[in-house]
Amino acid sequence: MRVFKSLVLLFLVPVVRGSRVQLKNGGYEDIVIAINPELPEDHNIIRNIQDMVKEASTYLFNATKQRFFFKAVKIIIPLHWPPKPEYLSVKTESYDKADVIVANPFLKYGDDPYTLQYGGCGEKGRYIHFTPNFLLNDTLHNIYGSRAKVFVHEWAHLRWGVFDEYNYDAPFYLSVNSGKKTVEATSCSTDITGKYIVQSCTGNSCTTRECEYDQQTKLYEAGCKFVPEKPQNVPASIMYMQSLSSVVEFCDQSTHNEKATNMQNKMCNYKSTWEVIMNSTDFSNTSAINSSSPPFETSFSLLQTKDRVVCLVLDVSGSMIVYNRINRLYQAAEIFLLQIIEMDSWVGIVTFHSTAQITCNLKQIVTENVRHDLTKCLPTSAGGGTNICAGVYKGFEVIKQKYSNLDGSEIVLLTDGEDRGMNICLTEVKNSGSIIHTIALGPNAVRELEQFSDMTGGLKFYATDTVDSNGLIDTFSGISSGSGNISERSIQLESTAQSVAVKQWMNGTVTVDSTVGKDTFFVVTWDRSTSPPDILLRDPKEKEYRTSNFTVSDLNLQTARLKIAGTAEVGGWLHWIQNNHTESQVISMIVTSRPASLAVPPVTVKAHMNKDTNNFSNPMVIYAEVSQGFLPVLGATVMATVEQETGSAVELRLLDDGSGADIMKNDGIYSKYFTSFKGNGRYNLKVHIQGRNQTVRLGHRQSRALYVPGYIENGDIKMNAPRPEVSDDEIQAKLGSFNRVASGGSFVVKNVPSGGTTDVFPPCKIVDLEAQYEEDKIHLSWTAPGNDLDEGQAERYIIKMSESLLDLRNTFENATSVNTSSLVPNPAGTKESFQFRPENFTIENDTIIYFAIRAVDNASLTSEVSSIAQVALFVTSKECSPAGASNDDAINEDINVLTIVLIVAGCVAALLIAVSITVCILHKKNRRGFDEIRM
Ligand SMILES: [Ca+2]
Ligand SMILES: [Ca+2]
Repeated sequence: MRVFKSLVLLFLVPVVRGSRVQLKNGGYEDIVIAINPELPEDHNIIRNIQDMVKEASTYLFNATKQRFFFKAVKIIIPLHWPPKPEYLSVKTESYDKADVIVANPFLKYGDDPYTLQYGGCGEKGRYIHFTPNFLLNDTLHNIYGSRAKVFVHEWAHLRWGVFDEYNYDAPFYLSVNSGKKTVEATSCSTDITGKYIVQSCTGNSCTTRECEYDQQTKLYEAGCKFVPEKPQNVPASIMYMQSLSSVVEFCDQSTHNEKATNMQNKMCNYKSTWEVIMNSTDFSNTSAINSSSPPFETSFSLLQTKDRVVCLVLDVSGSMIVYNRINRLYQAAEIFLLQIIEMDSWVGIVTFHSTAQITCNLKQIVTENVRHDLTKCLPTSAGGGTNICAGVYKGFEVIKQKYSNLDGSEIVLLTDGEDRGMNICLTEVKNSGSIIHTIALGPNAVRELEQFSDMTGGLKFYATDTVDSNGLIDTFSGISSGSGNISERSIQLESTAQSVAVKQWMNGTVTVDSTVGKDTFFVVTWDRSTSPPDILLRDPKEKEYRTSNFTVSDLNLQTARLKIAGTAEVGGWLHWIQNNHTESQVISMIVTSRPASLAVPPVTVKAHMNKDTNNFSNPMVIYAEVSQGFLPVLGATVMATVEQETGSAVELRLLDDGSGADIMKNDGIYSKYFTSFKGNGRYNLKVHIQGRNQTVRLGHRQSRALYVPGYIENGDIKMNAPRPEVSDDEIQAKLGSFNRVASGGSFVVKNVPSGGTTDVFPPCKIVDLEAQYEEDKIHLSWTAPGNDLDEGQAERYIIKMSESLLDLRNTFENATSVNTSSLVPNPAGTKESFQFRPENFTIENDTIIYFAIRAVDNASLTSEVSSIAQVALFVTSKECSPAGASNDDAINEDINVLTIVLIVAGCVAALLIAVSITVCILHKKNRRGFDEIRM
């Protein structure tokens, strides 16, 4: 049980990815709202952001019972907007780390505000996305309500990890109240009044009518919408319909609707949003404020982005000679300078051992020649001690040659060594205004190095000395600009390495897709011979490139580089590389490119762990976010490699199937638990993504603010324009095959017992249990968990049923058991199905039976109670007329107490819908009233 508890706790630990928001005395400070660099100057955007947040502060304060408000916000202004005296310079803030972004939607997909959220219940989201139109167009008030209310709705997703209480995919559900069945809108609370309306439009003329029941699903017909009365007295809930003016609260324990088929219930164990908020560390770290309004009005600072300024601060101490580190550093930094860093950036280079030296003053990259000049400043020899602070100070000095302060600048700090003196510059680094990205190389890099990144919002990387993992190269490739200016960004298509025996070949194919192709480089590295291996590269039009077409620089004899002129051909590029050296050596192939056009956003990948530091025996989660613009890319094959300090690596396939660690199916977030902790120390993450033409497509974002279909006012139905939808065909045509590689940075693991571990991981919670009724049996289906979360194979299942959803959640053990002796778990990820006839179960009236499942592994560790599935069972009524019912509806002799009869004709046939099923049910003991139904 301890493990179970620690799992629960894990989900409440905030995951800070980039966000630097602070909470002091109930006031949120350092909230960053960034305007996308593509947007033209428009001061109404800034003004409306300010109005929105100020108003939202009061709304938040009241909704949280005088506890939280928005105290201080920073707004990031794009570089190209004309400067103004009131604009300050960004410091460590950036577009990529912003809490809220303002950016155009991709494919004019609409203005639904949403929060990118893919952690569990109570975990922080990544960012809120508002479109400029949402911020500028006041007519959208009719659809979403005031912007302030929408902001609070999204803030609750982002900050407290609560979920939506509506569900576009399951807008209705069956309920039984006092023995009578009803159809309810998926909502919270259930007290909001309105009508069920279906709208049909021909051209510009639309008509409305009340919805009819669908005789098959027993719910409302397709296209039916719940349209609320505009005047309401109901105060909840913000996570359902924030647009109603009466709605000023979150649903709490007393108003929560645990039966609604929504994400809040599924993810948060049928608890109300307010209960989840009360469980947050924000809540426990604050107390209610004795005031009727927020104690401070929100303050704003306007920060403008500036040109990218980067100083490489590179360790050349004596230990850099071992494992060929100094040469590998050259290879990796050369790729950074020639292929990764964006045009117009400023770059300087510093090396350090016991003292530090400037090897290149700041140069602006305005031509390819500047890039080559910079590579001449890279170190090629090493010796002496390690003084990290000396290196950092010298880096600051280089930046100050051009700028009066360090605000918004970046240092890329690489070291492989111990340095006891690191503490002396910690405070200075923290207050510098510079972002420090750290690269730890090899097993002895100083343990405190990552503090620099943590304090300044920099990236953290770790590379082992295992050459065939390409670690150092991937690290440098991961340091692209955080400005949000995607059109200049370098994108890594391939990074692979292997040990190749004498005269043997390394072969492969890299797909160049239509979203990239500018500045495409093919780089081959090797680690032993002084001359290149034999290279043959063939483009999709069969044009061939050979070793002689590649450039081998005089300085670095173990890298051959080919830049494709113009835009690289779209399609598969085949390569064959032969090791012509006298002994085996590691050969690698790295391919980078940039977006082909400003008009089409490239497919991009972001990979990361759910946290940076982990205490055993908490599990971790690996995420890869694959998207084009803001739309998720579905159907890709995503492989993650996690490498430990010893160089041993684990490869895992991440899935977007809505099971295990993956909370949502088809949202372009591919997830997997990671539990293979082989020791303490640093680990690094890298992902390989492959999309095949036939399978990949784009999808939609979740966690949006509800688009209200319309309102009823004084009996009049006033519908809003239908919500814009992009057809699948329209978005499908944009994607072909593609390859991507991304580094997911590094993380640190602690408290792994030495000498191996016993089993501490139970199977993961099953979150996709579904129930159906077919051929007088209950059919359950779900995705198999594993022995350790979503890995391996569980030993058995426990399935329970109850007429009370909350009893099943709260006292699973006491609920009626389903005999599962014949049920043997399959390996994790397999779709399981199980059928049975419910026995020993008495039903007096119309009712709904709920089901839940737990899995047990071979160490008797038990998963949490699953999400709960339901089957609606109805006593035959007038509506379910027996006329024409067949005599052949034979009952099975096994059934003792309960008999389920499927009335076939002239009656409502039992059919499944997404979450529930209706059957006509007859209780044997009470047969008299149902004599006409022949058993
Ligand atoms: Ca997913
Ligand atoms: Ca286990």
